[in-house]
Amino acid sequence: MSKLNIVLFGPPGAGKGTQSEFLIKKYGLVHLSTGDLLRAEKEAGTELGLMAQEIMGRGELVSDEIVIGMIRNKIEANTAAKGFIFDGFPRTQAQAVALDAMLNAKSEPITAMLALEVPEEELVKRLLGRGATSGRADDSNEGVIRTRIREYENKTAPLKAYYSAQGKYKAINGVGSVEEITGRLMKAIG
Ligand code: B4P
Repeated sequence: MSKLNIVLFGPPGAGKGTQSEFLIKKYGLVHLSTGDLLRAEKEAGTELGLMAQEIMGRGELVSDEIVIGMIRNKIEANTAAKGFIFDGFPRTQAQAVALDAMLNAKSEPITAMLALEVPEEELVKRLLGRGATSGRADDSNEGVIRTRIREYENKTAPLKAYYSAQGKYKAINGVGSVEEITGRLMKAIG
């Protein structure tokens, strides 16, 4: 059976991490979140984590080389997986091209790119809300949140055209209850 490889796409605060939790259980997929991987490096106090902490604290994107390397290691460590949910990756054209090369080499291409759409003011409200309880530095400052949204618009949103050209892009309304949005995603996966 072919593997289910989903790119869960959307601006910061769109619900990628939240929805991934439900989809990995439902479809038995391995969850690969570059945000979580970078935060784990930070917690472990590695050199990479310290460098990433500074960049993430400004709301900017970490270098392609670093995140591509992290994803490559995880794909190679999970060869028996039924498939993957890529959460927060790819975020640039270079990352998307690298991911396609890795998966196509194994004849396990991306199945679909599901893009959660949420208006900017709702994103800011959600992220400030999380910042108030999680202590995540990049969620606690409105200026940093807006920088993340601008980074998304400039470097990440163009990937809609990249996946659209492959017939894999599907827009999903990301406003509503968590359950409603899970339902929309499941319908899109089919
Ligand atoms: P991430 O960890 O990917 O952070 P995110 O996009 O802000 O989170 P996410 O979108 O998963 O949060 P969710 O909506 O679920 O990235 C952090 C940083 O890491 C980046 O800024 C960058 O520096 C770096 N980075 C990561 N990947 C990279 C890459 N590939 N390349 C370069 N740099 C990279 O949740 C947000 C909030 O909304 C939560 O509080 C949640 O409870 C709430 N929420 C969710 N669904 C909701 C709903 N339906 N209604 C109301 N609230 C909802």
